Amino acid sequence: MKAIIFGVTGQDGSHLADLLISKDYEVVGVARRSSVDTTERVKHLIGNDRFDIVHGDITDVSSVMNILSSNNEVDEVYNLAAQSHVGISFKQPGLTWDITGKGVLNILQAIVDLGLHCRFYQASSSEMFGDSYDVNPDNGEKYQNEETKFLPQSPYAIAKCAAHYAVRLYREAYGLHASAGILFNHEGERRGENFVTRKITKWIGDFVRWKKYVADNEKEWESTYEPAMTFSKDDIHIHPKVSEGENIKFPKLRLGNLDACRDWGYAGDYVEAMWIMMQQEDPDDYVICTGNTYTIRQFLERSFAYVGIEDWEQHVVVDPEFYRPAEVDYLRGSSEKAKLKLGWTPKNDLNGLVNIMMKHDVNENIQSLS
Ligand code: NDP
Ligand code: GDR
Repeated sequence: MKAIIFGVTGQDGSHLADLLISKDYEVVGVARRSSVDTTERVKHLIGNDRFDIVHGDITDVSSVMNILSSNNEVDEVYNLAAQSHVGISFKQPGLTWDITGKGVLNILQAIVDLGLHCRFYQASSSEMFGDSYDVNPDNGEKYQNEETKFLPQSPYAIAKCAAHYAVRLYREAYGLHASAGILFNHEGERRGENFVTRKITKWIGDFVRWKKYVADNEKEWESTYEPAMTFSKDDIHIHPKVSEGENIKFPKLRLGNLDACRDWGYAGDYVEAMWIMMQQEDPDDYVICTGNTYTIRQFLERSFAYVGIEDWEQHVVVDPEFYRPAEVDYLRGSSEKAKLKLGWTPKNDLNGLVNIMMKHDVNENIQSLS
Protein backbone atom coordinates (compact mmCIF):
# COMPACT_ATOMS: atom_id res chain seq x y z
CA MET A 1 0.00 0.00 0.00
CA LYS A 2 1.11 3.54 -0.72
CA ALA A 3 0.02 6.74 1.03
CA ILE A 4 0.66 10.43 0.56
CA ILE A 5 0.54 12.63 3.67
CA PHE A 6 0.15 16.38 3.15
CA GLY A 7 1.33 17.98 6.41
CA VAL A 8 3.75 15.20 7.33
CA THR A 9 5.97 17.54 9.38
CA GLY A 10 3.12 18.40 11.78
CA GLN A 11 2.06 16.63 14.95
CA ASP A 12 -0.51 14.34 13.34
CA GLY A 13 1.42 13.84 10.11
CA SER A 14 4.38 12.45 12.03
CA HIS A 15 2.24 10.07 14.14
CA LEU A 16 0.38 8.93 11.04
CA ALA A 17 3.62 8.30 9.15
CA ASP A 18 4.81 6.14 12.07
CA LEU A 19 1.54 4.20 12.05
CA LEU A 20 1.48 3.59 8.31
CA ILE A 21 5.12 2.53 8.18
CA SER A 22 4.44 0.09 11.03
CA LYS A 23 1.74 -1.35 8.72
CA ASP A 24 4.28 -1.69 5.90
CA TYR A 25 2.98 1.19 3.79
CA GLU A 26 5.21 3.15 1.49
CA VAL A 27 4.76 6.76 2.67
CA VAL A 28 5.36 9.92 0.67
CA GLY A 29 5.32 12.90 3.01
CA VAL A 30 4.81 16.39 1.61
CA ALA A 31 6.74 19.20 3.29
CA ARG A 32 6.80 22.83 2.25
CA ARG A 33 10.00 24.70 1.66
CA SER A 34 11.29 26.59 4.69
CA SER A 35 14.47 28.50 5.53
CA VAL A 36 14.86 26.29 8.60
CA ASP A 37 14.56 22.53 8.94
CA THR A 38 10.96 21.53 9.75
CA THR A 39 11.49 17.77 9.73
CA GLU A 40 12.23 17.43 13.46
CA ARG A 41 9.11 15.30 14.10
CA VAL A 42 9.94 12.83 11.32
CA LYS A 43 13.72 12.82 11.61
CA HIS A 44 13.64 9.25 12.98
CA LEU A 45 12.07 8.16 9.65
CA ILE A 46 14.58 9.82 7.38
CA GLY A 47 16.68 7.12 5.76
CA ASN A 48 13.88 4.54 6.10
CA ASP A 49 13.40 3.09 2.62
CA ARG A 50 9.60 3.11 3.05
CA PHE A 51 9.59 6.86 3.71
CA ASP A 52 10.21 9.68 1.30
CA ILE A 53 9.83 13.45 1.65
CA VAL A 54 8.89 15.57 -1.35
CA HIS A 55 8.52 19.33 -1.40
CA GLY A 56 5.17 20.89 -2.13
CA ASP A 57 2.60 23.40 -1.01
CA ILE A 58 -1.15 22.82 -1.10
CA THR A 59 -1.83 26.44 -2.07
CA ASP A 60 0.06 25.81 -5.32
CA VAL A 61 -2.12 23.84 -7.75
CA SER A 62 0.77 22.82 -10.00
CA SER A 63 2.74 21.53 -7.04
CA VAL A 64 -0.22 19.41 -5.89
CA MET A 65 -0.77 18.14 -9.46
CA ASN A 66 2.92 17.22 -9.81
CA ILE A 67 3.01 15.28 -6.55
CA LEU A 68 -0.18 13.36 -7.30
CA SER A 69 0.65 12.63 -10.94
CA SER A 70 4.10 11.32 -10.10
CA ASN A 71 2.52 9.02 -7.48
CA ASN A 72 -0.62 8.14 -9.44
CA GLU A 73 -0.74 4.60 -8.08
CA VAL A 74 -1.27 5.98 -4.56
CA ASP A 75 -3.92 4.16 -2.48
CA GLU A 76 -4.61 6.71 0.26
CA VAL A 77 -4.15 10.49 0.38
CA TYR A 78 -4.32 12.13 3.81
CA ASN A 79 -4.67 15.91 4.01
CA LEU A 80 -3.41 17.07 7.39
CA ALA A 81 -1.87 20.30 6.07
CA ALA A 82 -3.31 23.51 7.49
CA GLN A 83 -2.59 26.82 9.14
CA SER A 84 -3.94 25.13 12.25
CA HIS A 85 -3.65 27.79 14.97
CA VAL A 86 -7.04 29.33 15.75
CA GLY A 87 -5.63 32.46 17.43
CA ILE A 88 -3.25 33.14 14.54
CA SER A 89 -6.11 32.76 12.05
CA PHE A 90 -7.53 36.07 13.36
CA LYS A 91 -4.23 37.76 12.51
CA GLN A 92 -3.72 36.00 9.15
CA PRO A 93 -7.24 35.24 7.91
CA GLY A 94 -6.38 35.35 4.19
CA LEU A 95 -3.45 32.97 4.51
CA THR A 96 -5.53 30.67 6.68
CA TRP A 97 -8.27 30.65 4.06
CA ASP A 98 -5.81 29.91 1.24
CA ILE A 99 -4.21 26.97 3.05
CA THR A 100 -6.90 25.53 5.31
CA GLY A 101 -9.82 26.10 2.94
CA LYS A 102 -8.75 26.51 -0.69
CA GLY A 103 -5.79 24.13 -0.36
CA VAL A 104 -8.21 21.26 0.21
CA LEU A 105 -10.12 22.12 -2.95
CA ASN A 106 -6.82 22.07 -4.84
CA ILE A 107 -6.15 18.48 -3.76
CA LEU A 108 -9.71 17.26 -4.41
CA GLN A 109 -9.84 18.81 -7.87
CA ALA A 110 -6.40 17.41 -8.75
CA ILE A 111 -7.58 13.90 -7.78
CA VAL A 112 -10.59 14.33 -10.09
CA ASP A 113 -8.62 15.87 -12.96
CA LEU A 114 -5.98 13.14 -12.83
CA GLY A 115 -8.63 10.41 -12.56
CA LEU A 116 -6.98 8.86 -9.51
CA HIS A 117 -8.69 5.97 -7.74
CA CYS A 118 -7.25 6.74 -4.33
CA ARG A 119 -9.10 7.25 -1.05
CA PHE A 120 -8.97 10.70 0.55
CA TYR A 121 -8.96 11.78 4.22
CA GLN A 122 -9.64 15.34 5.34
CA ALA A 123 -8.71 16.66 8.78
CA SER A 124 -11.92 18.40 9.78
CA SER A 125 -12.21 19.96 13.21
CA SER A 126 -14.47 20.35 16.25
CA GLU A 127 -13.82 24.09 15.83
CA MET A 128 -16.45 23.93 13.07
CA PHE A 129 -19.09 23.57 15.82
CA GLY A 130 -17.94 26.82 17.39
CA ASP A 131 -20.73 28.06 19.63
CA SER A 132 -23.11 25.25 18.80
CA TYR A 133 -24.06 22.12 20.77
CA ASP A 134 -26.94 19.74 21.32
CA VAL A 135 -28.40 18.81 24.69
CA ASN A 136 -29.07 15.29 25.87
CA PRO A 137 -32.72 15.37 27.04
CA ASP A 138 -32.10 12.58 29.57
CA ASN A 139 -29.37 14.27 31.59
CA GLY A 140 -29.11 17.82 30.23
CA GLU A 141 -25.49 17.29 29.12
CA LYS A 142 -24.18 19.33 26.20
CA TYR A 143 -22.35 17.55 23.37
CA GLN A 144 -21.48 17.73 19.66
CA ASN A 145 -21.79 14.86 17.17
CA GLU A 146 -22.06 14.44 13.38
CA GLU A 147 -25.57 15.94 13.41
CA THR A 148 -24.77 19.08 15.39
CA LYS A 149 -24.95 22.24 13.28
CA PHE A 150 -21.81 24.26 12.58
CA LEU A 151 -21.46 27.77 13.99
CA PRO A 152 -17.79 28.66 13.31
CA GLN A 153 -16.14 31.26 15.54
CA SER A 154 -12.86 32.01 13.75
CA PRO A 155 -11.38 32.40 10.26
CA TYR A 156 -9.77 28.98 10.84
CA ALA A 157 -13.15 27.38 11.57
CA ILE A 158 -14.76 29.01 8.55
CA ALA A 159 -12.01 27.63 6.31
CA LYS A 160 -12.42 24.16 7.87
CA CYS A 161 -16.20 24.29 7.26
CA ALA A 162 -15.63 25.20 3.60
CA ALA A 163 -13.17 22.32 3.22
CA HIS A 164 -15.54 19.94 4.99
CA TYR A 165 -18.38 20.81 2.61
CA ALA A 166 -15.99 20.47 -0.35
CA VAL A 167 -15.20 16.91 0.74
CA ARG A 168 -18.91 16.12 0.96
CA LEU A 169 -19.54 17.64 -2.48
CA TYR A 170 -16.70 15.75 -4.18
CA ARG A 171 -17.94 12.54 -2.59
CA GLU A 172 -21.47 13.14 -3.93
CA ALA A 173 -20.61 14.73 -7.28
CA TYR A 174 -17.65 12.59 -8.38
CA GLY A 175 -18.06 9.46 -6.24
CA LEU A 176 -14.70 10.02 -4.53
CA HIS A 177 -13.95 7.83 -1.54
CA ALA A 178 -13.47 10.95 0.58
CA SER A 179 -13.94 10.87 4.36
CA ALA A 180 -13.66 13.58 6.98
CA GLY A 181 -12.65 13.00 10.57
CA ILE A 182 -14.16 15.71 12.78
CA LEU A 183 -11.45 15.51 15.37
CA PHE A 184 -11.63 17.17 18.77
CA ASN A 185 -8.44 18.56 20.31
CA HIS A 186 -5.65 16.03 20.48
CA GLU A 187 -2.28 16.67 21.96
CA GLY A 188 0.91 14.90 22.96
CA GLU A 189 4.67 15.12 23.19
CA ARG A 190 4.88 16.32 19.57
CA ARG A 191 2.27 19.08 19.93
CA GLY A 192 3.27 22.54 18.67
CA GLU A 193 4.52 24.72 21.52
CA ASN A 194 2.00 27.54 21.02
CA PHE A 195 -1.06 25.37 21.68
CA VAL A 196 -2.24 25.71 25.25
CA THR A 197 -1.53 22.19 26.57
CA ARG A 198 2.03 22.04 25.28
CA LYS A 199 2.69 25.62 26.33
CA ILE A 200 1.79 24.53 29.86
CA THR A 201 3.75 21.26 29.95
CA LYS A 202 6.83 22.86 28.32
CA TRP A 203 6.74 25.71 30.86
CA ILE A 204 6.54 23.30 33.78
CA GLY A 205 9.43 21.30 32.31
CA ASP A 206 11.54 24.47 32.06
CA PHE A 207 10.57 25.50 35.58
CA VAL A 208 11.52 22.14 37.07
CA ARG A 209 14.84 22.35 35.25
CA TRP A 210 15.47 25.83 36.66
CA LYS A 211 14.58 24.78 40.20
CA LYS A 212 16.92 21.83 40.00
CA TYR A 213 19.73 23.94 38.61
CA VAL A 214 19.35 26.59 41.34
CA ALA A 215 19.25 23.90 44.01
CA ASP A 216 22.35 22.16 42.64
CA ASN A 217 24.32 25.39 42.09
CA GLU A 218 23.03 27.58 44.91
CA LYS A 219 25.94 30.04 44.96
CA GLU A 220 26.87 30.61 41.37
CA TRP A 221 23.69 29.66 39.50
CA GLU A 222 22.81 33.17 38.30
CA SER A 223 26.03 33.62 36.35
CA THR A 224 25.90 30.15 34.80
CA TYR A 225 22.21 29.36 34.12
CA GLU A 226 21.00 29.74 30.57
CA PRO A 227 17.26 30.49 30.73
CA ALA A 228 15.06 28.78 28.16
CA MET A 229 12.50 31.59 28.36
CA THR A 230 12.51 35.38 28.24
CA PHE A 231 11.49 37.58 31.17
CA SER A 232 9.06 40.48 31.20
CA LYS A 233 8.56 43.12 33.86
CA ASP A 234 5.95 41.42 36.04
CA ASP A 235 7.51 37.99 35.77
CA ILE A 236 9.46 37.90 39.01
CA HIS A 237 9.20 34.47 40.48
CA ILE A 238 11.15 33.97 43.69
CA HIS A 239 12.78 30.60 44.10
CA PRO A 240 11.34 29.05 47.28
CA LYS A 241 14.75 28.14 48.68
CA VAL A 242 16.20 31.61 48.42
CA SER A 243 15.32 34.53 50.71
CA GLU A 244 13.53 37.54 49.23
CA GLY A 245 15.60 40.46 48.06
CA GLU A 246 18.11 38.36 46.18
CA ASN A 247 16.22 38.94 42.96
CA ILE A 248 16.08 35.32 41.90
CA LYS A 249 13.78 35.23 38.90
CA PHE A 250 11.88 32.97 36.57
CA PRO A 251 9.25 34.16 34.06
CA LYS A 252 5.67 33.27 34.94
CA LEU A 253 3.47 31.27 32.58
CA ARG A 254 1.34 33.73 30.59
CA LEU A 255 -1.98 32.45 29.30
CA GLY A 256 -5.29 33.79 27.99
CA ASN A 257 -8.79 32.45 28.71
CA LEU A 258 -8.61 29.71 31.37
CA ASP A 259 -12.34 28.93 31.42
CA ALA A 260 -12.81 27.40 27.95
CA CYS A 261 -13.74 23.69 27.98
CA ARG A 262 -12.00 21.26 25.64
CA ASP A 263 -12.34 17.54 24.95
CA TRP A 264 -8.65 16.58 24.88
CA GLY A 265 -7.32 13.24 23.63
CA TYR A 266 -3.93 11.80 22.66
CA ALA A 267 -2.78 12.32 19.05
CA GLY A 268 -1.35 8.79 18.77
CA ASP A 269 -4.84 7.35 19.38
CA TYR A 270 -6.51 9.69 16.90
CA VAL A 271 -4.35 8.85 13.88
CA GLU A 272 -5.51 5.24 14.26
CA ALA A 273 -9.08 6.46 13.74
CA MET A 274 -7.98 8.23 10.52
CA TRP A 275 -6.54 5.00 9.17
CA ILE A 276 -9.59 2.93 10.15
CA MET A 277 -11.86 5.42 8.33
CA MET A 278 -9.85 4.87 5.17
CA GLN A 279 -10.31 1.10 5.40
CA GLN A 280 -14.14 1.35 5.30
CA GLU A 281 -15.95 0.29 2.16
CA ASP A 282 -17.92 3.53 2.09
CA PRO A 283 -16.63 7.02 2.84
CA ASP A 284 -18.29 8.99 5.64
CA ASP A 285 -17.78 11.65 8.33
CA TYR A 286 -16.95 10.70 11.91
CA VAL A 287 -16.55 12.61 15.16
CA ILE A 288 -13.43 11.50 17.05
CA CYS A 289 -13.14 12.51 20.71
CA THR A 290 -13.00 11.22 24.29
CA GLY A 291 -16.48 12.37 25.36
CA ASN A 292 -15.09 14.25 28.39
CA THR A 293 -14.47 17.95 28.75
CA TYR A 294 -12.21 19.96 31.04
CA THR A 295 -11.29 23.60 31.48
CA ILE A 296 -7.79 24.98 30.92
CA ARG A 297 -7.70 25.45 34.72
CA GLN A 298 -8.24 21.72 35.20
CA PHE A 299 -5.47 20.94 32.72
CA LEU A 300 -3.19 23.31 34.65
CA GLU A 301 -4.12 21.74 37.97
CA ARG A 302 -3.36 18.21 36.77
CA SER A 303 -0.13 19.12 35.00
CA PHE A 304 1.27 21.03 37.97
CA ALA A 305 0.17 18.21 40.29
CA TYR A 306 2.36 15.84 38.25
CA VAL A 307 5.44 17.64 39.66
CA GLY A 308 3.89 18.08 43.12
CA ILE A 309 2.86 21.76 42.77
CA GLU A 310 -0.59 22.55 44.15
CA ASP A 311 -0.51 26.37 44.19
CA TRP A 312 -0.35 26.62 40.38
CA GLU A 313 -2.14 30.00 40.40
CA GLN A 314 1.05 31.56 41.85
CA HIS A 315 2.88 30.63 38.67
CA VAL A 316 0.34 31.81 36.08
CA VAL A 317 -0.45 35.30 34.77
CA VAL A 318 -3.62 35.87 32.75
CA ASP A 319 -2.52 38.07 29.87
CA PRO A 320 -5.23 39.61 27.62
CA GLU A 321 -2.72 39.41 24.76
CA PHE A 322 -3.74 35.75 24.46
CA TYR A 323 -7.49 36.41 24.37
CA ARG A 324 -9.15 35.83 21.01
CA PRO A 325 -11.64 38.21 19.36
CA ALA A 326 -14.18 35.37 19.54
CA GLU A 327 -13.89 32.25 21.67
CA VAL A 328 -15.24 28.70 21.55
CA ASP A 329 -16.39 28.12 25.13
CA TYR A 330 -17.49 24.51 25.22
CA LEU A 331 -16.43 21.43 23.25
CA ARG A 332 -17.39 17.92 24.27
CA GLY A 333 -17.81 15.34 21.56
CA SER A 334 -19.83 12.18 21.25
CA SER A 335 -18.08 9.53 19.13
CA GLU A 336 -20.78 6.86 19.33
CA LYS A 337 -20.80 6.55 15.54
CA ALA A 338 -17.05 5.88 15.41
CA LYS A 339 -17.39 3.35 18.20
CA LEU A 340 -20.23 1.50 16.47
CA LYS A 341 -19.09 1.64 12.85
CA LEU A 342 -15.29 1.79 13.17
CA GLY A 343 -14.86 0.00 16.47
CA TRP A 344 -12.68 2.93 17.58
CA THR A 345 -12.37 4.17 21.15
CA PRO A 346 -9.56 6.29 22.62
CA LYS A 347 -6.92 4.52 24.74
CA ASN A 348 -5.95 7.59 26.79
CA ASP A 349 -8.07 9.88 28.96
CA LEU A 350 -6.97 13.27 30.28
CA ASN A 351 -4.77 11.75 32.98
CA GLY A 352 -3.09 9.49 30.42
CA LEU A 353 -2.47 12.49 28.18
CA VAL A 354 -1.05 14.65 30.98
CA ASN A 355 1.24 11.80 32.02
CA ILE A 356 2.58 11.35 28.47
CA MET A 357 3.21 15.07 28.00
CA MET A 358 4.63 15.78 31.45
CA LYS A 359 6.88 12.74 31.42
CA HIS A 360 8.32 13.86 28.10
CA ASP A 361 8.69 17.56 28.90
CA VAL A 362 10.07 17.13 32.41
CA ASN A 363 12.50 14.36 31.51
CA GLU A 364 13.76 16.16 28.42
CA ASN A 365 14.51 19.29 30.45
CA ILE A 366 16.22 17.50 33.31
CA GLN A 367 18.34 15.51 30.85
CA SER A 368 19.43 18.72 29.14
CA LEU A 369 21.17 19.77 32.40
CA SER A 370 23.54 16.84 32.37
P1 NDP B 1 0.21 21.11 12.79
O1 NDP B 1 0.05 22.58 12.80
O2 NDP B 1 1.13 20.47 13.77
O3 NDP B 1 0.66 20.62 11.33
C1 NDP B 1 0.19 21.24 10.17
C2 NDP B 1 1.01 20.75 9.00
O4 NDP B 1 0.56 21.41 7.81
C3 NDP B 1 2.51 21.02 9.10
O5 NDP B 1 3.21 19.93 8.57
C4 NDP B 1 2.68 22.22 8.20
O6 NDP B 1 3.98 22.38 7.68
C5 NDP B 1 1.70 21.86 7.10
N1 NDP B 1 1.36 22.98 6.23
C6 NDP B 1 0.96 24.21 6.58
N2 NDP B 1 0.72 24.96 5.50
C7 NDP B 1 1.00 24.19 4.42
C8 NDP B 1 0.96 24.40 3.03
N3 NDP B 1 0.59 25.58 2.50
N4 NDP B 1 1.30 23.37 2.20
C9 NDP B 1 1.68 22.18 2.72
N5 NDP B 1 1.75 21.92 4.04
C10 NDP B 1 1.41 22.92 4.88
O7 NDP B 1 -1.27 20.50 12.95
P2 NDP B 1 -1.73 19.10 13.60
O8 NDP B 1 -0.80 18.05 13.20
O9 NDP B 1 -2.06 19.33 15.02
O10 NDP B 1 -3.13 18.89 12.86
C11 NDP B 1 -3.20 18.21 11.62
C12 NDP B 1 -4.47 18.62 10.91
O11 NDP B 1 -5.60 18.31 11.73
C13 NDP B 1 -4.58 20.12 10.61
O12 NDP B 1 -5.29 20.24 9.40
C14 NDP B 1 -5.43 20.65 11.76
O13 NDP B 1 -6.10 21.81 11.35
C15 NDP B 1 -6.38 19.48 11.97
N6 NDP B 1 -6.90 19.31 13.30
C16 NDP B 1 -6.05 19.23 14.37
C17 NDP B 1 -6.54 18.99 15.63
C18 NDP B 1 -5.64 18.90 16.81
O14 NDP B 1 -6.16 18.98 17.93
N7 NDP B 1 -4.34 18.70 16.63
C19 NDP B 1 -8.00 18.79 15.85
C20 NDP B 1 -8.79 18.88 14.64
C21 NDP B 1 -8.25 19.12 13.42
P3 NDP B 1 5.14 23.18 8.50
O15 NDP B 1 5.76 22.14 9.40
O16 NDP B 1 6.03 23.65 7.42
O17 NDP B 1 4.47 24.28 9.27
P1 GDR C 1 -7.79 25.28 19.92
O1 GDR C 1 -6.44 24.95 20.72
O2 GDR C 1 -7.97 26.72 19.68
O3 GDR C 1 -8.89 24.56 20.63
O4 GDR C 1 -7.49 24.60 18.50
P2 GDR C 1 -5.50 25.88 21.59
O5 GDR C 1 -4.67 24.95 22.39
O6 GDR C 1 -4.81 26.91 20.77
O7 GDR C 1 -6.55 26.66 22.54
C1 GDR C 1 -7.40 25.95 23.43
C2 GDR C 1 -8.05 26.93 24.38
O8 GDR C 1 -7.06 27.46 25.26
C3 GDR C 1 -7.24 28.87 25.36
N1 GDR C 1 -5.97 29.50 25.75
C4 GDR C 1 -4.85 29.54 25.02
N2 GDR C 1 -4.57 29.02 23.79
C5 GDR C 1 -3.31 29.19 23.32
N3 GDR C 1 -3.00 28.66 22.13
N4 GDR C 1 -2.36 29.89 24.01
C6 GDR C 1 -2.61 30.43 25.24
O9 GDR C 1 -1.74 31.05 25.84
C7 GDR C 1 -3.92 30.24 25.77
N5 GDR C 1 -4.50 30.60 26.93
C8 GDR C 1 -5.74 30.14 26.91
C9 GDR C 1 -7.74 29.27 23.97
O10 GDR C 1 -8.32 30.56 24.02
C10 GDR C 1 -8.71 28.14 23.70
O11 GDR C 1 -9.94 28.38 24.31
C11 GDR C 1 -6.84 23.34 18.40
C12 GDR C 1 -6.02 23.34 17.10
O12 GDR C 1 -5.23 22.16 17.06
C13 GDR C 1 -6.94 23.36 15.89
O13 GDR C 1 -6.15 23.17 14.71
C14 GDR C 1 -7.95 22.21 16.01
O14 GDR C 1 -8.82 22.22 14.92
C15 GDR C 1 -8.72 22.34 17.31
O15 GDR C 1 -7.80 22.30 18.39
C16 GDR C 1 -9.73 21.21 17.50
